Amino acid sequence: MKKKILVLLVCLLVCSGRSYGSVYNLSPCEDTYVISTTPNFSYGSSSNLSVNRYLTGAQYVSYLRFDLRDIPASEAVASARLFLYANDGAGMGGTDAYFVSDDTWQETMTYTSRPSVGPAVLGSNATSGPSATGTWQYWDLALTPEMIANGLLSIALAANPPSSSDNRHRFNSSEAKTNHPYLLVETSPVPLPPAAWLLGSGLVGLIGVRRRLALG
Ligand SMILES: [Ca+2]
Repeated sequence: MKKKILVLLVCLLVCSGRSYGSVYNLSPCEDTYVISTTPNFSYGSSSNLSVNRYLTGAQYVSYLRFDLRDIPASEAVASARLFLYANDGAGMGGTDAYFVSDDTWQETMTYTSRPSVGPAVLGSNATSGPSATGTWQYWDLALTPEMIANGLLSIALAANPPSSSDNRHRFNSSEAKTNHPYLLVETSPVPLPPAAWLLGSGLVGLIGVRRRLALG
């Protein structure tokens, strides 16, 4: 009987899936950008991701999607940071990362067929201009569990509106030769439900009682 209880207790702890947090380095499964002035052209195979806003009105918006479904259900996303390698920059202003609720788009899409952006701003990066060229830039993403409930995360990058200058950024895409985009995700263990802890501690107590009885 004692042996059975011990086996049950071990199974409870192991089968509960409780684990320690981990770090995941994820590559985008899709990445592209679209341009308002060439609304029917696809840039999905480009080695760049452009995020521009010109005073003339032309707008460039980049999209990336990440698949988080390899993260075990026993782990919760504690933080997510998007990294992009800047290969050119000019003008003034920064870039905002927006949540995109539509996860069905493909990188062959165009400005005409693009999904809507936001309104939630996930994170911002104020660095721009030539000083950013040749450096890794990042955005800390404020995600909610609802945003990644289906295991997919789509993000759009758009330039902050310019004040008195154009706002232009260019990053390496997945098709670049080196320095590809990635998402660094840190997880934390999902806590055991209170009922499981109660059952576990009850079993430990029961073992203690049986030991005392056996010794007595
Ligand atoms: Ca691409």
